[in-house]
Order: sequence, then C-alpha cells, then structure tokens
Amino acid sequence: MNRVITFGTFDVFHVGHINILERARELGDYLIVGVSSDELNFSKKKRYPIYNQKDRVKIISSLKCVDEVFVEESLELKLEYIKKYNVKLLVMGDDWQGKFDWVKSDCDVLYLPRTPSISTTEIIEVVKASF
Ligand code: C2G
Repeated sequence: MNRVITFGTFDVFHVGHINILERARELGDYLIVGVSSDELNFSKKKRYPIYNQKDRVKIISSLKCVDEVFVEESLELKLEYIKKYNVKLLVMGDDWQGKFDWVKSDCDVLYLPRTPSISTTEIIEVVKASF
C-alpha cells in the first residue's frame, strides 16, 4: 500500500485545504493527516486557531479522501511520524517549499502548488472588515 502523509492546521476549513488533501490522496492509496495541535499553532503564529484542535480533527476525519488522522505536536517530530506511520511520501503546499527536505533520507517529499487567492488569514480579515 502506498501510504502518504501531510500536515496542517486546517483552521476555518476552506477549498484550498480540500484541494491539497484530495491531491495528496491521489498520489497514493492511504492518506494520513497530522493536524497541528492548538499549542503548536500558538508557538508558530502567536495566536490560537479559531477552531480548536478537537473540532479540526473531527472535520478532517470526516473527509472521504482521508484515511487516518492524528495530532501533530511538533514540527521537529516529522521524521518520527513518518517512521511511525510507515509512509513513502510527504506532501505539503509550496509555501513550505524546501522546509522539510531534511526527511528525504527516509521519505519522498513533494510540494504542491497552493490554491490561489484563498487562505484562513484572508478569510479572517474579510470577516473582521465586514463588522
Ligand atoms: N494550502 C493550499 N492552498 C491554500 C491554503 C493552504 O494548498 N490556499 C495548503 C498548505 O500549503 C498546507 C495545507 O493546505 O499544505 C494546510 O495549510 P495550513 O492549515 O495553513 O497549515 P499550516 O498552518 O501551514 O501547518 O507541519 C506543518 C504545519 O502543520 C503546516
């Protein structure tokens, strides 16, 4: 079985998120998703996600292109997760281009083009501006 892994916060779930998950799934036949924990998000972005980790895990778990979900506690644990889930390919959006090349000893890495013109940050800004 060709097992693929990807990671993300997937806060305020949108079409860019589903596009990358569907494309990742098509590159293999079993897709595992590491959903970033609330604390990991806070450490990266200095704010908590709008949707908490329990709800984000529930949303990602409900998608038909996703086979398995776990909580990603640290960016540095990528290699441990890759070994634990026995995956052959790591897929990320190209905003992460080159950032996870250090796992290439154990796993192929592919950066896919992001869906243009949509992001969680932009959605939050648009909603804020409309009030
Ligand atoms: N994405 C995309 N197109 C967009 C927005 C996002 O393809 N318009 C992709 C990102 O490139 C990423 C995935 O969707 O691969 C999840 O995006 P985020 O939720 O923003 O993930 P991030 O906070 O970058 O967390 O270990 C890595 C981190 O957990 C990734």
